[in-house]
Amino acid sequence: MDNDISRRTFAKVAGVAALSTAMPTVAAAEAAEPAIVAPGRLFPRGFLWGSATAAYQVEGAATEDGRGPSIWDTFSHTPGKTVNGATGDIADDHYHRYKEDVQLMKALGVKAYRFSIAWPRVFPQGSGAPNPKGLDFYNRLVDELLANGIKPFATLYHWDLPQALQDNGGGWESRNTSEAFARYAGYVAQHLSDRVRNFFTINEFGAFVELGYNNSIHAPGLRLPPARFNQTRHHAVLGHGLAVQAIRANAKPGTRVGLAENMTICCPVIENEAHTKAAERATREMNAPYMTVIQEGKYTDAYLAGAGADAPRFTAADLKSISSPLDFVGINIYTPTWVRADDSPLGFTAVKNPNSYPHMLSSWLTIGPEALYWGPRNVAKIWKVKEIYITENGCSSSDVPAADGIVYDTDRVVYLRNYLSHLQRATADGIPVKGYFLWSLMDNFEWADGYTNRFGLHYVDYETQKRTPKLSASFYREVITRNSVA
Ligand code: PNW
Repeated sequence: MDNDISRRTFAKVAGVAALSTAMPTVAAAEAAEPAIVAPGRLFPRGFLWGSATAAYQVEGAATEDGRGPSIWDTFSHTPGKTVNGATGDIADDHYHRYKEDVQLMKALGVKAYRFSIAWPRVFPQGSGAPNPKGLDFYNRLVDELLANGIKPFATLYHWDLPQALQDNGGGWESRNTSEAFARYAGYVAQHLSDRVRNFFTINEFGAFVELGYNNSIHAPGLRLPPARFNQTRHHAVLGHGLAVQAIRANAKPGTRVGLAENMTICCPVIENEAHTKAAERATREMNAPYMTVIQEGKYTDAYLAGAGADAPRFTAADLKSISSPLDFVGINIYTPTWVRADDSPLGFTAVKNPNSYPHMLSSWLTIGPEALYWGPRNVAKIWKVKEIYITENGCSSSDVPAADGIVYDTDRVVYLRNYLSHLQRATADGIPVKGYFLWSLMDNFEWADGYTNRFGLHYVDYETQKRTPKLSASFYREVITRNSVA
Protein backbone atom coordinates (compact mmCIF):
# COMPACT_ATOMS: atom_id res chain seq x y z
CA MET A 1 0.00 0.00 0.00
CA ASP A 2 3.00 2.32 0.40
CA ASN A 3 3.07 4.86 -2.35
CA ASP A 4 6.15 4.24 -4.41
CA ILE A 5 6.71 7.89 -4.90
CA SER A 6 7.02 8.72 -1.23
CA ARG A 7 10.02 6.41 -0.96
CA ARG A 8 12.06 8.52 -3.31
CA THR A 9 13.68 11.74 -2.33
CA PHE A 10 12.92 13.63 -5.47
CA ALA A 11 9.93 12.02 -7.11
CA LYS A 12 9.37 12.22 -10.80
CA VAL A 13 5.66 12.46 -11.33
CA ALA A 14 2.97 13.97 -13.48
CA GLY A 15 3.38 17.57 -14.57
CA VAL A 16 0.89 20.26 -13.59
CA ALA A 17 0.95 21.30 -17.19
CA ALA A 18 -1.22 18.28 -17.94
CA LEU A 19 -4.40 20.23 -18.24
CA SER A 20 -6.29 17.75 -20.33
CA THR A 21 -9.18 16.39 -18.37
CA ALA A 22 -10.23 12.98 -19.61
CA MET A 23 -8.47 10.26 -17.62
CA PRO A 24 -6.67 8.56 -20.50
CA THR A 25 -5.31 11.86 -21.76
CA VAL A 26 -3.99 12.74 -18.35
CA ALA A 27 -2.32 9.36 -18.07
CA ALA A 28 -0.59 10.00 -21.38
CA ALA A 29 0.49 13.44 -20.22
CA GLU A 30 1.98 11.92 -17.10
CA ALA A 31 4.21 9.66 -19.06
CA ALA A 32 5.28 12.51 -21.31
CA GLU A 33 5.93 15.16 -18.74
CA PRO A 34 7.51 14.24 -15.41
CA ALA A 35 7.80 16.91 -12.72
CA ILE A 36 9.69 17.32 -9.48
CA VAL A 37 8.05 17.08 -6.06
CA ALA A 38 9.89 18.65 -3.15
CA PRO A 39 10.20 16.06 -0.35
CA GLY A 40 8.90 18.53 2.24
CA ARG A 41 5.60 18.63 0.41
CA LEU A 42 4.94 14.90 0.35
CA PHE A 43 2.23 13.29 2.46
CA PRO A 44 3.53 10.51 4.74
CA ARG A 45 4.35 7.17 3.20
CA GLY A 46 1.25 4.97 3.02
CA PHE A 47 -1.16 7.90 3.45
CA LEU A 48 -4.61 6.45 2.72
CA TRP A 49 -6.32 8.31 -0.11
CA GLY A 50 -10.01 7.53 -0.40
CA SER A 51 -13.44 8.68 -1.46
CA ALA A 52 -16.79 8.61 0.31
CA THR A 53 -20.53 8.23 -0.25
CA ALA A 54 -23.57 7.31 1.86
CA ALA A 55 -26.32 4.75 1.26
CA TYR A 56 -29.40 6.93 0.89
CA GLN A 57 -27.53 9.44 -1.26
CA VAL A 58 -26.40 6.95 -3.92
CA GLU A 59 -28.04 3.54 -3.71
CA GLY A 60 -31.61 4.00 -4.93
CA ALA A 61 -33.47 0.63 -5.00
CA ALA A 62 -35.52 1.99 -2.12
CA THR A 63 -37.97 -0.88 -1.95
CA GLU A 64 -35.83 -3.67 -3.32
CA ASP A 65 -34.87 -6.96 -1.65
CA GLY A 66 -36.94 -6.27 1.45
CA ARG A 67 -35.54 -2.86 2.43
CA GLY A 68 -37.85 -1.18 4.95
CA PRO A 69 -38.71 2.53 4.82
CA SER A 70 -36.43 5.04 6.54
CA ILE A 71 -37.16 8.51 7.90
CA TRP A 72 -35.52 9.91 4.75
CA ASP A 73 -38.01 8.10 2.49
CA THR A 74 -40.84 9.61 4.49
CA PHE A 75 -39.28 13.06 4.67
CA SER A 76 -38.25 13.33 1.02
CA HIS A 77 -41.72 12.18 -0.08
CA THR A 78 -43.35 14.91 2.03
CA PRO A 79 -44.16 17.87 -0.25
CA GLY A 80 -41.95 20.91 0.27
CA LYS A 81 -39.15 19.23 2.20
CA THR A 82 -36.55 18.87 -0.57
CA VAL A 83 -35.67 21.04 -3.57
CA ASN A 84 -37.94 20.07 -6.49
CA GLY A 85 -39.39 17.25 -4.38
CA ALA A 86 -36.23 15.17 -4.93
CA THR A 87 -36.07 11.73 -3.29
CA GLY A 88 -33.48 8.96 -3.02
CA ASP A 89 -35.76 6.42 -4.74
CA ILE A 90 -33.29 6.02 -7.60
CA ALA A 91 -30.43 8.41 -6.77
CA ASP A 92 -27.29 7.10 -8.55
CA ASP A 93 -28.69 3.57 -8.85
CA HIS A 94 -25.49 2.47 -7.13
CA TYR A 95 -27.32 -0.62 -5.82
CA HIS A 96 -27.24 -1.97 -9.38
CA ARG A 97 -24.20 -0.13 -10.72
CA TYR A 98 -21.75 -0.70 -7.86
CA LYS A 99 -19.36 -2.64 -10.09
CA GLU A 100 -19.08 0.26 -12.50
CA ASP A 101 -18.58 2.60 -9.54
CA VAL A 102 -15.77 0.48 -8.14
CA GLN A 103 -14.08 0.87 -11.54
CA LEU A 104 -14.40 4.66 -11.21
CA MET A 105 -12.54 4.38 -7.91
CA LYS A 106 -9.91 2.18 -9.44
CA ALA A 107 -9.34 4.67 -12.25
CA LEU A 108 -8.94 7.44 -9.67
CA GLY A 109 -6.39 5.37 -7.82
CA VAL A 110 -8.12 5.56 -4.43
CA LYS A 111 -6.96 2.96 -1.92
CA ALA A 112 -10.05 3.09 0.33
CA TYR A 113 -13.78 3.63 0.03
CA ARG A 114 -16.00 4.93 2.81
CA PHE A 115 -19.61 3.87 2.23
CA SER A 116 -22.54 3.51 4.59
CA ILE A 117 -24.74 0.55 5.36
CA ALA A 118 -28.49 1.17 5.24
CA TRP A 119 -29.90 0.03 8.59
CA PRO A 120 -33.38 -0.52 7.03
CA ARG A 121 -31.91 -2.94 4.48
CA VAL A 122 -30.46 -5.08 7.25
CA PHE A 123 -33.27 -4.67 9.82
CA PRO A 124 -36.31 -3.40 7.89
CA GLN A 125 -38.16 -2.66 11.15
CA GLY A 126 -35.08 -1.37 12.97
CA SER A 127 -34.93 -4.35 15.29
CA GLY A 128 -36.36 -7.85 15.33
CA ALA A 129 -35.74 -10.13 12.38
CA PRO A 130 -32.79 -9.35 10.07
CA ASN A 131 -33.17 -9.37 6.29
CA PRO A 132 -30.33 -11.45 4.82
CA LYS A 133 -30.93 -10.12 1.31
CA GLY A 134 -30.20 -6.62 2.57
CA LEU A 135 -26.87 -7.60 4.04
CA ASP A 136 -26.03 -9.48 0.86
CA PHE A 137 -25.73 -6.26 -1.10
CA TYR A 138 -22.90 -5.22 1.21
CA ASN A 139 -21.29 -8.64 0.87
CA ARG A 140 -21.24 -8.15 -2.89
CA LEU A 141 -19.94 -4.59 -2.63
CA VAL A 142 -17.19 -5.51 -0.15
CA ASP A 143 -16.06 -8.45 -2.27
CA GLU A 144 -15.93 -6.25 -5.36
CA LEU A 145 -13.87 -3.62 -3.55
CA LEU A 146 -11.40 -6.15 -2.20
CA ALA A 147 -11.07 -7.82 -5.62
CA ASN A 148 -10.01 -4.40 -6.93
CA GLY A 149 -7.55 -3.66 -4.16
CA ILE A 150 -9.73 -1.06 -2.38
CA LYS A 151 -10.15 -1.17 1.41
CA PRO A 152 -13.74 -0.96 2.63
CA PHE A 153 -14.49 1.48 5.50
CA ALA A 154 -18.13 1.08 6.56
CA THR A 155 -20.26 3.69 8.31
CA LEU A 156 -23.14 2.14 10.24
CA TYR A 157 -25.41 5.17 10.52
CA HIS A 158 -25.57 7.83 7.85
CA TRP A 159 -29.02 9.14 8.78
CA ASP A 160 -31.41 6.57 7.27
CA LEU A 161 -33.13 5.55 10.51
CA PRO A 162 -35.75 2.80 10.06
CA GLN A 163 -39.13 4.56 10.06
CA ALA A 164 -40.51 2.01 12.54
CA LEU A 165 -38.13 3.34 15.20
CA GLN A 166 -39.30 6.89 14.59
CA ASP A 167 -42.93 5.79 14.83
CA ASN A 168 -42.36 3.89 18.06
CA GLY A 169 -40.84 6.24 20.61
CA GLY A 170 -39.65 9.11 18.45
CA GLY A 171 -36.42 7.73 17.00
CA TRP A 172 -33.31 9.07 18.74
CA GLU A 173 -35.53 10.74 21.31
CA SER A 174 -35.82 7.28 22.80
CA ARG A 175 -33.16 5.20 24.48
CA ASN A 176 -34.65 2.19 22.66
CA THR A 177 -33.11 3.52 19.45
CA SER A 178 -29.64 3.68 21.04
CA GLU A 179 -30.01 0.06 22.10
CA ALA A 180 -31.44 -1.07 18.74
CA PHE A 181 -28.54 0.65 17.00
CA ALA A 182 -26.06 -1.31 19.08
CA ARG A 183 -27.77 -4.62 18.21
CA TYR A 184 -27.70 -3.75 14.51
CA ALA A 185 -24.03 -2.66 14.74
CA GLY A 186 -23.06 -5.90 16.47
CA TYR A 187 -24.92 -7.95 13.86
CA VAL A 188 -23.21 -6.22 10.92
CA ALA A 189 -19.80 -6.45 12.57
CA GLN A 190 -20.31 -10.16 13.16
CA HIS A 191 -21.13 -10.76 9.50
CA LEU A 192 -18.75 -8.40 7.72
CA SER A 193 -15.68 -8.09 9.95
CA ASP A 194 -13.94 -11.01 8.25
CA ARG A 195 -13.46 -8.54 5.37
CA VAL A 196 -14.34 -5.07 6.68
CA ARG A 197 -11.66 -4.21 9.22
CA ASN A 198 -12.68 -0.61 9.91
CA PHE A 199 -16.07 0.69 11.05
CA PHE A 200 -17.43 4.14 11.76
CA THR A 201 -20.42 4.10 14.10
CA ILE A 202 -22.29 7.31 13.40
CA ASN A 203 -21.90 10.04 10.81
CA GLU A 204 -22.27 13.65 11.97
CA PHE A 205 -24.19 14.02 15.21
CA GLY A 206 -23.71 17.71 14.60
CA ALA A 207 -25.86 17.49 11.46
CA PHE A 208 -28.56 14.83 11.85
CA VAL A 209 -29.47 15.59 15.47
CA GLU A 210 -29.32 19.37 15.09
CA LEU A 211 -30.98 19.59 11.67
CA GLY A 212 -33.43 16.72 12.16
CA TYR A 213 -34.66 17.22 15.72
CA ASN A 214 -34.15 20.96 16.22
CA ASN A 215 -34.08 22.90 12.93
CA SER A 216 -36.48 20.59 11.06
CA ILE A 217 -34.65 20.90 7.73
CA HIS A 218 -33.58 17.24 7.75
CA ALA A 219 -35.56 14.06 8.58
CA PRO A 220 -37.51 13.52 10.74
CA GLY A 221 -38.24 17.26 10.48
CA LEU A 222 -38.84 18.04 14.15
CA ARG A 223 -38.42 21.05 16.40
CA LEU A 224 -38.23 19.57 19.87
CA PRO A 225 -38.36 21.73 22.98
CA PRO A 226 -34.90 22.11 24.63
CA ALA A 227 -35.10 19.38 27.30
CA ARG A 228 -36.30 16.75 24.84
CA PHE A 229 -33.78 17.93 22.28
CA ASN A 230 -30.84 17.65 24.72
CA GLN A 231 -32.05 14.18 25.66
CA THR A 232 -32.04 13.26 21.96
CA ARG A 233 -28.44 14.44 21.68
CA HIS A 234 -27.59 12.24 24.65
CA HIS A 235 -29.24 9.17 23.14
CA ALA A 236 -27.30 9.67 19.93
CA VAL A 237 -23.89 9.64 21.65
CA LEU A 238 -25.09 6.79 23.86
CA GLY A 239 -26.00 4.84 20.70
CA HIS A 240 -22.47 5.42 19.45
CA GLY A 241 -20.91 4.14 22.71
CA LEU A 242 -23.14 1.08 22.93
CA ALA A 243 -22.37 0.31 19.28
CA VAL A 244 -18.62 0.49 19.94
CA GLN A 245 -19.10 -2.10 22.71
CA ALA A 246 -21.32 -4.30 20.51
CA ILE A 247 -18.79 -4.22 17.66
CA ARG A 248 -15.96 -5.19 20.01
CA ALA A 249 -18.09 -8.03 21.41
CA ASN A 250 -19.15 -9.44 18.03
CA ALA A 251 -16.40 -8.66 15.50
CA LYS A 252 -13.32 -10.67 14.60
CA PRO A 253 -10.29 -9.74 16.71
CA GLY A 254 -8.45 -6.71 15.39
CA THR A 255 -11.56 -5.00 13.98
CA ARG A 256 -11.16 -1.26 14.40
CA VAL A 257 -13.82 1.28 15.38
CA GLY A 258 -14.20 5.04 15.26
CA LEU A 259 -16.78 7.66 14.35
CA ALA A 260 -17.17 10.36 11.68
CA GLU A 261 -18.12 13.65 13.28
CA ASN A 262 -18.55 17.08 11.73
CA MET A 263 -17.08 18.88 14.68
CA THR A 264 -17.12 22.63 14.86
CA ILE A 265 -13.61 23.33 13.57
CA CYS A 266 -12.25 26.21 15.62
CA CYS A 267 -9.46 28.10 13.86
CA PRO A 268 -7.57 31.05 15.36
CA VAL A 269 -8.38 34.32 13.54
CA ILE A 270 -4.66 35.08 13.67
CA GLU A 271 -2.12 32.34 14.30
CA ASN A 272 -0.61 33.69 17.51
CA GLU A 273 -0.50 32.08 20.93
CA ALA A 274 -3.50 33.84 22.47
CA HIS A 275 -5.90 33.10 19.64
CA THR A 276 -4.55 29.56 19.21
CA LYS A 277 -5.25 28.80 22.90
CA ALA A 278 -8.70 30.38 22.53
CA ALA A 279 -9.42 28.06 19.59
CA GLU A 280 -8.48 25.06 21.77
CA ARG A 281 -10.87 26.18 24.53
CA ALA A 282 -13.55 26.79 21.92
CA THR A 283 -13.04 23.32 20.44
CA ARG A 284 -13.99 21.69 23.75
CA GLU A 285 -16.97 23.92 24.46
CA MET A 286 -18.41 24.15 20.98
CA ASN A 287 -18.38 20.36 20.66
CA ALA A 288 -19.54 19.66 24.22
CA PRO A 289 -22.63 17.54 23.45
CA TYR A 290 -20.82 15.24 21.03
CA MET A 291 -17.06 14.91 20.53
CA THR A 292 -16.09 16.31 23.93
CA VAL A 293 -18.29 13.95 25.95
CA ILE A 294 -17.17 11.05 23.74
CA GLN A 295 -13.50 11.88 24.38
CA GLU A 296 -13.73 12.95 28.02
CA GLY A 297 -16.62 10.90 29.42
CA LYS A 298 -18.33 13.97 30.82
CA TYR A 299 -20.30 16.96 29.69
CA THR A 300 -18.50 20.25 30.23
CA ASP A 301 -19.63 22.39 33.17
CA ALA A 302 -20.46 25.22 30.78
CA TYR A 303 -22.71 22.96 28.67
CA LEU A 304 -24.64 21.68 31.69
CA ALA A 305 -24.89 25.15 33.23
CA GLY A 306 -26.07 26.62 29.93
CA ALA A 307 -28.75 23.95 29.57
CA GLY A 308 -29.87 24.40 33.19
CA ALA A 309 -33.14 22.58 33.86
CA ASP A 310 -33.13 21.38 30.23
CA ALA A 311 -29.86 19.45 30.63
CA PRO A 312 -29.96 15.78 29.58
CA ARG A 313 -30.57 13.09 32.19
CA PHE A 314 -27.90 10.44 32.31
CA THR A 315 -26.16 7.93 34.54
CA ALA A 316 -22.48 7.38 35.24
CA ALA A 317 -22.80 4.11 33.30
CA ASP A 318 -24.05 6.06 30.27
CA LEU A 319 -20.97 8.28 30.35
CA LYS A 320 -18.72 5.27 30.58
CA SER A 321 -20.34 3.70 27.49
CA ILE A 322 -20.28 6.97 25.57
CA SER A 323 -16.54 7.33 26.14
CA SER A 324 -15.64 3.73 25.19
CA PRO A 325 -12.08 3.84 23.81
CA LEU A 326 -11.80 4.26 20.03
CA ASP A 327 -9.16 3.09 17.58
CA PHE A 328 -9.34 6.28 15.54
CA VAL A 329 -11.28 9.50 15.16
CA GLY A 330 -12.84 10.56 11.86
CA ILE A 331 -13.58 14.23 11.26
CA ASN A 332 -15.73 15.60 8.45
CA ILE A 333 -14.34 19.01 7.60
CA TYR A 334 -15.87 21.53 5.23
CA THR A 335 -15.81 24.95 6.89
CA PRO A 336 -13.90 26.80 9.61
CA THR A 337 -15.28 28.62 12.65
CA TRP A 338 -13.00 31.59 13.28
CA VAL A 339 -12.22 32.17 16.95
CA ARG A 340 -10.51 34.98 18.85
CA ALA A 341 -9.37 35.31 22.45
CA ASP A 342 -11.31 37.66 24.70
CA ASP A 343 -12.02 38.43 28.38
CA SER A 344 -15.34 36.58 28.57
CA PRO A 345 -15.68 33.79 31.19
CA LEU A 346 -14.78 31.09 28.65
CA GLY A 347 -12.06 33.22 27.09
CA PHE A 348 -13.10 33.03 23.45
CA THR A 349 -15.58 34.40 20.92
CA ALA A 350 -16.56 32.99 17.54
CA VAL A 351 -16.06 35.73 14.97
CA LYS A 352 -18.73 36.17 12.31
CA ASN A 353 -18.36 38.21 9.16
CA PRO A 354 -21.93 38.11 7.94
CA ASN A 355 -21.58 40.50 5.02
CA SER A 356 -18.56 39.30 3.18
CA TYR A 357 -17.05 35.84 3.02
CA PRO A 358 -16.19 33.30 0.35
CA HIS A 359 -18.45 30.26 0.06
CA MET A 360 -19.26 27.45 -2.33
CA LEU A 361 -22.69 26.78 -3.82
CA SER A 362 -24.14 25.48 -0.53
CA SER A 363 -24.64 28.66 1.51
CA TRP A 364 -23.29 27.00 4.67
CA LEU A 365 -20.08 25.96 2.92
CA THR A 366 -17.83 28.89 3.76
CA ILE A 367 -14.25 28.55 2.64
CA GLY A 368 -11.28 28.28 5.01
CA PRO A 369 -8.57 25.80 3.95
CA GLU A 370 -6.95 26.25 7.39
CA ALA A 371 -9.73 24.05 8.80
CA LEU A 372 -7.86 20.99 7.53
CA TYR A 373 -4.87 22.06 9.62
CA TRP A 374 -6.51 23.22 12.86
CA GLY A 375 -9.18 20.52 12.98
CA PRO A 376 -6.80 17.57 13.31
CA ARG A 377 -4.27 19.61 15.27
CA ASN A 378 -6.78 20.48 17.99
CA VAL A 379 -8.14 16.92 18.21
CA ALA A 380 -4.62 15.47 18.54
CA LYS A 381 -3.51 18.12 21.04
CA ILE A 382 -6.57 18.30 23.30
CA TRP A 383 -7.48 14.60 23.48
CA LYS A 384 -4.14 12.97 22.62
CA VAL A 385 -5.76 11.15 19.70
CA LYS A 386 -3.14 9.05 17.90
CA GLU A 387 -4.96 8.23 14.66
CA ILE A 388 -7.14 10.64 12.71
CA TYR A 389 -8.92 10.32 9.38
CA ILE A 390 -10.52 13.11 7.44
CA THR A 391 -13.71 11.21 6.75
CA GLU A 392 -15.21 13.89 4.50
CA ASN A 393 -14.01 17.01 2.72
CA GLY A 394 -15.16 18.45 -0.57
CA CYS A 395 -17.44 21.11 -1.98
CA SER A 396 -20.60 21.84 -3.94
CA SER A 397 -20.94 23.49 -7.33
CA SER A 398 -23.63 23.84 -9.95
CA ASP A 399 -21.53 21.91 -12.45
CA VAL A 400 -22.61 21.92 -16.08
CA PRO A 401 -20.76 19.99 -18.80
CA ALA A 402 -19.04 22.17 -21.42
CA ALA A 403 -19.60 21.66 -25.15
CA ASP A 404 -16.96 18.92 -25.15
CA GLY A 405 -18.83 17.03 -22.42
CA ILE A 406 -16.26 17.76 -19.70
CA VAL A 407 -17.08 19.59 -16.47
CA TYR A 408 -14.34 22.15 -15.90
CA ASP A 409 -14.92 22.54 -12.16
CA THR A 410 -12.03 24.90 -11.57
CA ASP A 411 -13.74 26.11 -8.38
CA ARG A 412 -13.57 22.61 -6.88
CA VAL A 413 -9.94 22.21 -7.95
CA VAL A 414 -9.04 25.51 -6.26
CA TYR A 415 -10.94 24.46 -3.13
CA LEU A 416 -9.25 21.05 -2.95
CA ARG A 417 -5.77 22.32 -3.74
CA ASN A 418 -5.90 24.82 -0.91
CA TYR A 419 -7.53 22.52 1.64
CA LEU A 420 -5.15 19.67 0.87
CA SER A 421 -2.17 22.01 1.19
CA HIS A 422 -3.21 22.68 4.77
CA LEU A 423 -3.69 18.96 5.39
CA GLN A 424 -0.15 18.39 4.21
CA ARG A 425 0.98 21.17 6.54
CA ALA A 426 -0.65 19.14 9.35
CA THR A 427 1.10 15.87 8.48
CA ALA A 428 4.41 17.70 8.03
CA ASP A 429 3.97 19.03 11.60
CA GLY A 430 3.61 15.44 12.83
CA ILE A 431 -0.14 15.54 13.41
CA PRO A 432 -1.26 11.90 13.06
CA VAL A 433 -3.64 12.15 10.09
CA LYS A 434 -3.56 8.75 8.40
CA GLY A 435 -6.00 9.19 5.54
CA TYR A 436 -8.47 11.38 3.65
CA PHE A 437 -11.85 10.49 2.14
CA LEU A 438 -12.97 12.99 -0.46
CA TRP A 439 -16.70 13.78 -0.51
CA SER A 440 -17.81 12.62 -2.93
CA LEU A 441 -17.01 9.96 -5.49
CA MET A 442 -19.91 11.17 -7.63
CA ASP A 443 -22.78 13.66 -7.62
CA ASN A 444 -25.63 12.40 -5.45
CA PHE A 445 -28.78 13.17 -3.45
CA GLU A 446 -27.70 16.13 -1.35
CA TRP A 447 -30.43 15.79 1.30
CA ALA A 448 -32.77 18.80 1.45
CA ASP A 449 -30.88 20.37 -1.47
CA GLY A 450 -31.88 17.45 -3.68
CA TYR A 451 -29.83 17.08 -6.85
CA THR A 452 -29.02 20.77 -7.36
CA ASN A 453 -25.81 20.97 -5.33
CA ARG A 454 -23.24 18.65 -6.86
CA PHE A 455 -20.35 17.39 -4.72
CA GLY A 456 -18.93 14.70 -7.01
CA LEU A 457 -15.59 14.12 -8.68
CA HIS A 458 -17.76 12.45 -11.32
CA TYR A 459 -20.65 14.20 -12.99
CA VAL A 460 -23.83 12.12 -12.97
CA ASP A 461 -26.41 12.61 -15.70
CA TYR A 462 -29.54 11.56 -13.81
CA GLU A 463 -31.47 10.86 -17.02
CA THR A 464 -29.01 8.24 -18.24
CA GLN A 465 -27.01 7.49 -15.05
CA LYS A 466 -23.86 8.14 -17.07
CA ARG A 467 -20.85 9.09 -14.91
CA THR A 468 -18.20 11.41 -16.38
CA PRO A 469 -14.97 12.38 -14.58
CA LYS A 470 -14.70 16.12 -13.94
CA LEU A 471 -11.49 18.14 -14.05
CA SER A 472 -11.32 17.61 -10.27
CA ALA A 473 -11.14 13.84 -10.79
CA SER A 474 -7.99 14.31 -12.88
CA PHE A 475 -6.64 16.65 -10.21
CA TYR A 476 -7.29 14.16 -7.39
CA ARG A 477 -5.81 11.31 -9.38
CA GLU A 478 -2.57 13.26 -9.74
CA VAL A 479 -2.50 14.10 -6.04
CA ILE A 480 -2.78 10.40 -5.24
CA THR A 481 -0.14 9.43 -7.80
CA ARG A 482 2.42 11.91 -6.55
CA ASN A 483 1.34 11.72 -2.88
CA SER A 484 1.58 15.49 -2.88
CA VAL A 485 -0.49 18.51 -3.85
CA ALA A 486 2.20 20.65 -5.33
C1 PNW B 1 -22.43 16.10 5.27
N1 PNW B 1 -25.01 21.85 6.98
O1 PNW B 1 -23.64 16.74 5.44
C2 PNW B 1 -22.86 14.66 5.13
O2 PNW B 1 -22.14 13.74 5.90
C3 PNW B 1 -22.99 14.22 3.71
O3 PNW B 1 -23.97 13.25 3.66
C4 PNW B 1 -23.28 15.42 2.82
O4 PNW B 1 -23.62 15.10 1.53
C5 PNW B 1 -22.06 16.32 2.88
O5 PNW B 1 -21.74 16.66 4.22
C6 PNW B 1 -22.20 17.59 2.07
O6 PNW B 1 -23.24 18.35 2.57
C7 PNW B 1 -23.91 18.03 5.81
O7 PNW B 1 -26.10 22.32 6.58
C8 PNW B 1 -25.12 18.56 5.42
O8 PNW B 1 -24.24 22.51 7.72
C9 PNW B 1 -25.50 19.83 5.81
C10 PNW B 1 -24.63 20.56 6.59
C11 PNW B 1 -23.41 20.03 6.98
C12 PNW B 1 -23.04 18.77 6.58
